[in-house]
Amino acid sequence: MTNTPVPPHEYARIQQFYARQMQALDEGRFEEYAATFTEDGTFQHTPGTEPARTRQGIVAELVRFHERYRDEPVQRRHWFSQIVLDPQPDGTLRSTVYCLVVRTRPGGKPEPEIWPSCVVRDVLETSGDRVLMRSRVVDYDHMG
Ligand code: SDN
Repeated sequence: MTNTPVPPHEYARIQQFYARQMQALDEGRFEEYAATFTEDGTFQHTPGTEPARTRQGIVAELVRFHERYRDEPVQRRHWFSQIVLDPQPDGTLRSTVYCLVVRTRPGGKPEPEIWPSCVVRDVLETSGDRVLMRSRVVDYDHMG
């Protein structure tokens, strides 16, 4: 495990990046979510599935994925915590994040369901003014 510290302002920048990114996902703004990836970025949201590739492919996959909930809408809130950032020799940041997916059915019971519990593994490219995701792999705790 590397212990190279990330400066506080850089850590805060990543926190803000994640907040905007995941609010876009949770509000169904899939193009905005996909725009947080590099043009050739990859995204695997469920273990064992084929990763989506490119921003266009990520949007298509999210549209496809959410189609199944068209008749029984579910409001998801992806709660990130325990963000660990490890700078890599090639200048990218390896980011390991806990995620709980909180699900509420609009008009349904007030208490949400909380599943899956995930570990999110990202590779981030940072430049002077932008943060972009080169890749994201989401692992679910219950799938071992
Ligand atoms: O983008 C993510 C996701 C995500 O997109 C997920 C999706 O469905 C679409 C970042 C970090 C974590 C996740 C987790 C999930 C969970 C997955 C299963 C579901 O929500 O039904």
